[in-house]
Amino acid sequence: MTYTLENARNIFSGTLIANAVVDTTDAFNKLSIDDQLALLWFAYTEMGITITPAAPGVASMALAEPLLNEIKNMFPPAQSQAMFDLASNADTPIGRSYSSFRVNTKLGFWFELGQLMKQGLVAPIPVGYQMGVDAVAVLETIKRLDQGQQITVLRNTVVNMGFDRSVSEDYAKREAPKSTPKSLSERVQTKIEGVTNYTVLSYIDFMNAYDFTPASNLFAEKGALQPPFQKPIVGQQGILTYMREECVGLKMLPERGVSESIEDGYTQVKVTGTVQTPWFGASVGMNISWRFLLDPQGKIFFVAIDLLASPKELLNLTSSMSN
Ligand code: ECH
Repeated sequence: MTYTLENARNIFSGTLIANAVVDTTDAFNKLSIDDQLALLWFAYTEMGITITPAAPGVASMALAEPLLNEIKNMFPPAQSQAMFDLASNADTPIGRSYSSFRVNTKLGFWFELGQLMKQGLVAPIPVGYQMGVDAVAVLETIKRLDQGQQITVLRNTVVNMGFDRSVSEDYAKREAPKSTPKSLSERVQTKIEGVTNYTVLSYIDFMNAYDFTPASNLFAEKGALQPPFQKPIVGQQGILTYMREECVGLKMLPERGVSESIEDGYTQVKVTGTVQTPWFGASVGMNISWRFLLDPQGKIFFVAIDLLASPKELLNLTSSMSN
């Protein structure tokens, strides 16, 4: 069997992923823009999840500052219009700047706008605003999701705003921000029940130390990394840029796994556990799995990271659907 990106994506195909995130994001996108903004406001302020104040530190906010100041200096109706334009993907100068931001900068930008709204410096959602029935239903659905799924829906909405959404997809073509790896004394060696594979353990240890050069070197030259609900990022260079942009501050806590030798010297490894984002710290653990396909040289040919449907899935380590 020759492994390709396409068939690699099917390893451990019995993994149940959090489809509720996709369904809820689709339902959200069908709402009117006013309802979308109001829903995000209610979700963000009423769901009881709070952003760690230190988090915008991971966001390289220097790029967002001029835009935030511009909005702060507008009259309230223009502020509301600017937010409306961002949410409706309008072609405006603000929409274009926003599109050029990295994911964490987009999140930091809205975090700051939310603070300014709370302080009364940016136009709030009008008091007594009544959402339509569909929006009320989407909000109720979001409230019932687990917290890892809730913050993934919020993140999706923010990523989808601005004029040109394709800008952020080209990891291989842009320069990676510098990141500082942890010192050797700060590092801890991960143990995973059932897994002794050196590549997999090294991957987790390098990622937790934000040491992305050796982490990306664990991949085969044309290896691929597939983040939750996204297309795979192919090639070491793109993977390195992606890691430097999006993985600083992540804490990976793998728990258990299985490792199986398959055809032609390849090995497939599935690991389950949780990951914490710097935005919410230890208060939100996202239930995830890593599905690795390692080539005969022990390099990562493919790894998919999936957000799991439920905590029960943390125990599902079977390699196919029928089990
Ligand atoms: C307000 C009203 C107006 C409109 C808007 C508002 C503000 C909203 C705000 C939202 C903030 C949301 C945030 C969400 C953050 C979510 C983070 C997530 C992270 C998941 C990471 C994972 C990592 C997995 C990975 C692993 C690997 O091994 C490889 C890499 C990688 C209210 C003003 C919009 C402020 C901050 C979901 C799963 C494990 C794939 C990364």
